[in-house]
Amino acid sequence: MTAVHYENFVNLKYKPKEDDLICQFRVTPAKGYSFKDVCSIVAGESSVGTWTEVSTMNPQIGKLLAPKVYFLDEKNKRCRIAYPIELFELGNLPEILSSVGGNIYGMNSAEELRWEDVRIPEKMLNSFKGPQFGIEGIRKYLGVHNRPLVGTIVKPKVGLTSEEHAKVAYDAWKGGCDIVKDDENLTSQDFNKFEKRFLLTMKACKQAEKETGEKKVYFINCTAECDEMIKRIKFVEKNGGNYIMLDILTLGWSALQTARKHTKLPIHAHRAGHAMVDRNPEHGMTMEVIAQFARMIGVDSLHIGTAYGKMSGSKDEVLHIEEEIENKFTEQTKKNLSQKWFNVKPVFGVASGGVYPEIVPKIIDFMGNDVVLQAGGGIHGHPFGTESGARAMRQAVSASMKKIPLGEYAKTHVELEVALNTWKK
Ligand code: CAP
Ligand code: MG
Repeated sequence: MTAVHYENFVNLKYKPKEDDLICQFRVTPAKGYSFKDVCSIVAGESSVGTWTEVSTMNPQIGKLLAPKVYFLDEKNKRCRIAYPIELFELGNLPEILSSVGGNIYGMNSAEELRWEDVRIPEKMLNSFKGPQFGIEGIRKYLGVHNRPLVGTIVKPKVGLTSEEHAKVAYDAWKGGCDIVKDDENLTSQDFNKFEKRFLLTMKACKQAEKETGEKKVYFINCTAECDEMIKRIKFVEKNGGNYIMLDILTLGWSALQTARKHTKLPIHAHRAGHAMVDRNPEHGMTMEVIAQFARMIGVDSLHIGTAYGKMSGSKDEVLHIEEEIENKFTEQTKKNLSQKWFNVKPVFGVASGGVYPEIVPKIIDFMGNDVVLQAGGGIHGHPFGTESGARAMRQAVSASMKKIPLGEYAKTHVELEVALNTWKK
């Protein structure tokens, strides 16, 4: 019998192969366990091992499928594990996560465990679809090439009738928004049914396009049980929709893969619920890992935070997520693994949550031009109403593009001036 149990997975001489899936964890051992042993246990339980040697194990399994802990940094509680690709069913993210993001989180031997980063091999990337449109495709559809996109979330989150919703959307588009989106908790409630909302809001979209001469998109929230989600996506496609929105984490990875397989439209990914798994810095998984999987499956835009708004998330974190979803390549550092994206298209990072005109230049400054600036309260809270709120956001973007201080630009742009005074504090 080959000894393939918890203690045998550390091999510091191992050089990872191109095809290996590499995962980086921060490991906090429970009392009575050594760091090295717990790293080995993590590798074992997430692959072929269990708590004891088993008589059913054969040498081939150990040879072909056992992962290797090839890097240990006890001071920073960090380890890197290389998993042979044969361990996984390609194209099946739930299976991959049942291995690497599964039992290991509940083991007595690890007090806390944080999946920090992942390097996905080309073969695995190729078994998923990746974004259909990506940044370039979305820019091409909208005809907007050299400024950030401006979007809004219809507010209040829920409670408006379909007619009221469509009117708010129209005002936002008219004022200059490129994008109007539903909120994460609006789907098809009795006060605002999906089909009716979609038809009325698309009519408003066409009207606003005609009047402004600009292309506009509507992210309609198709989040629902899988069959119903597909029904809604098909309804949107059949009736002239141009974008769908999904709450990718509450929906689940499997449903996201299904949606990607069945739709011809770009997918906007809302990340509601991410903080349940990524907020504790010592446990769970990072938003970077979530974002990499979302790109691999194939969303076209994804919420990544703002660093300045109402949601948690540091500048470093937001920038690293942005790199993971927008770049072709990310470098290996002491803290992170490298990632080559080969032909997988870049995803638009969306800055949302407490965005308003005054913070626009700061966000553009650190996130660059390839960003969607999305403001809900920061548009509908404008004292002159939604249309003026949207105008103020576009003015803030124009000022930033021209490198004119907002206060200066506001002297000749009343909507911006009022917005700046309103949210001074
Ligand atoms: C923004 C938003 C988004 C948040 C979520 C909201 O509205 O629609 O859900 O952006 O956070 O309801 O809060 P406001 P994140 O503009 O009114 O804040 O983008 O970090 O996932
Ligand atoms: Mg929201």
